[in-house]
Amino acid sequence: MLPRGLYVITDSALSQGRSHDQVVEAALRGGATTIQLRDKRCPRADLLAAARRLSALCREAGALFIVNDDPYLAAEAGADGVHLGPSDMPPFEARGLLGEQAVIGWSVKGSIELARQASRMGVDYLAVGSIFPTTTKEGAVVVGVEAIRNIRAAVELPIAAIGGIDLDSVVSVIQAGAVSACVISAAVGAPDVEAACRELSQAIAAAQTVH
Ligand code: TZP
Ligand code: MG
Repeated sequence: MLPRGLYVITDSALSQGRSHDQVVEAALRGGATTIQLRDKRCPRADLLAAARRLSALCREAGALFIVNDDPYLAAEAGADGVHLGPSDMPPFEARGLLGEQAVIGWSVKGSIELARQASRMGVDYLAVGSIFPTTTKEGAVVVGVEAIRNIRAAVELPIAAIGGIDLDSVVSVIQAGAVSACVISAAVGAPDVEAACRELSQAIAAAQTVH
């Protein structure tokens, strides 16, 4: 299974006091098909406990569960895979740790060169972005929807678009060739996570049927 449709990434700073479990349960009810646990401030023991719970929730819902940054934590939690960037463990090493069936994502920003490297390193999908301006990730460079088109033309790997995506812009990233749209604030920060995810996943599905 690979990311497709709505991909929701956790963020405790934006979740208005709701736990990762509460946010993820709501996101799954709203139609998210991939969940990523991303929490750069949480102590490891708490993160592992959260990852184990989310892994079970996603399995029950038939959704893909990905851990950010840490392949060891992904392995211990029984996650489906890990999301890495160029400063994390190299994908081929993560593959050795997690096995053939693991789903390995890699962030390439807007770089065709990194995307080509990814296909040589056994990566399963690419995260491309920040597509639009975002305040969620400090220092994120905006690459625009053209980056999706350019990378798609250069490599075969499926693309998950990320960065500043909301209900108004989600269709444009699918039309540009992304198979999945990753959101943080538009889902995790919404007053009603389930309703926001339902609208986003329906908009993606409608855009995918004409693509
Ligand atoms: N990587 C590139 S942009 C980004 C990350 C983690 C943040 C995306 O958050 P939002 O709130 O959906 O813009
Ligand atoms: Mg990382």
